[in-house]
Amino acid sequence: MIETKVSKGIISTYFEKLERNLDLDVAIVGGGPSGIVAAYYLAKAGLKVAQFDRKLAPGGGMWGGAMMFNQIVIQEEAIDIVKEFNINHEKYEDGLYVMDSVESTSALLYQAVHAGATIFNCYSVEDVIFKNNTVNGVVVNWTPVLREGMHVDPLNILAKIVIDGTGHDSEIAATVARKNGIRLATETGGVIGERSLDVVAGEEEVVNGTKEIYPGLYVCGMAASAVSGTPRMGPIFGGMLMSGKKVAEEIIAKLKK
Ligand code: 48F
Repeated sequence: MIETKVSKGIISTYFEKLERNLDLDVAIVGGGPSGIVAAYYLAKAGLKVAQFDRKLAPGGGMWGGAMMFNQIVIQEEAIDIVKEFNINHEKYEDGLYVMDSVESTSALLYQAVHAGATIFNCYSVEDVIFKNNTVNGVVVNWTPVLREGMHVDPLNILAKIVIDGTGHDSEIAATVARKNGIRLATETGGVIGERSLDVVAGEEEVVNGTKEIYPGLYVCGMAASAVSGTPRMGPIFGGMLMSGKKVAEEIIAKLKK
C-alpha cells in the first residue's frame, strides 16, 4: 500500500539520518545565519557536522529582515560569502549591499545541506556533555516536549566541537558558565550577560568575539557578541556571515591538525 510505503520511507530514512549523526565532528546549536554559514564551510571541508534548531523553520532572525521588512543589508566585506552561496545582491550605497531575506535564508540553508551538513529542526539543545573538562556534545529534546513541560528524557549527541550559534542569548555558553560556576571572560573584557547600553556596536566585535571560549566550545554570530558584551544591534548581517566562516576556518584548522 502506498500509504505504508510513504510512512516507512519517512521513518526508516529519518532514523538512519539520526543514527549517522550521533557522533559528530561538530555540533552547531542554532540555525541562524552565522551557524548555517559555519555548517556549510565545515561540511565542505569534509567534516561531519549537524545543526540543531528549536524552530520548525531554521534561519533565525534572517527571514524577517528588520521589523518584518524582508530585506537584508550586508557589508562589502561579506560579499564573497554571498557570491559563494549564489545569492542575488545589489549595491545600495558605498560599502553596503541589499538582498532579499527569503532568497538569502533559503540559499544559506540549501547550500549547507547540499554541502553535506545535516540540519535537525524542532530540536532544542537543553544541555551540554562534558568529558575531561571539555565540551564533548549536546543533549537534545523535541521543542514541543520542552514547551509542554513534559517529563521526557532527552538524547545525547557526541561531538568533538560544539558551536554556540544561539543568537543574543548565548544559551550554550551560558550553560557552560553556569555548570562550571565560572564567568566566561573574553579578550574584549566582556562577560556573558553584560550588555553595555552606550556602545555603538560594530559587527567587528562579533567577528572578533568568534572563538573558542572554553575547551571544545566555540561561539559565533550574536552569541559571540553577547559573550563579548556587545549590545543588541540593528540588522546588518555581513558580520554574521563572516563570523560563521571564521568559526568554521578555526575549527577546520584545529581538527585537521
Ligand atoms: O539569532 P539568530 O538569527 O543567530 P545569529 O546567527 O544571527 C543574528 C541575526 O539573526 C540578528 C542580528 C544581525 O545583526 O543581530 O539577530 O547570531 O538565530 C539563532 C537560532 O538559534 C536557535 C533559534 O531558534 C534561532 O533560530 N536556538 C536558540 N537557542 C537554541 C536554539 C537551543 N537551545 N537549541 C536549539 N536552537
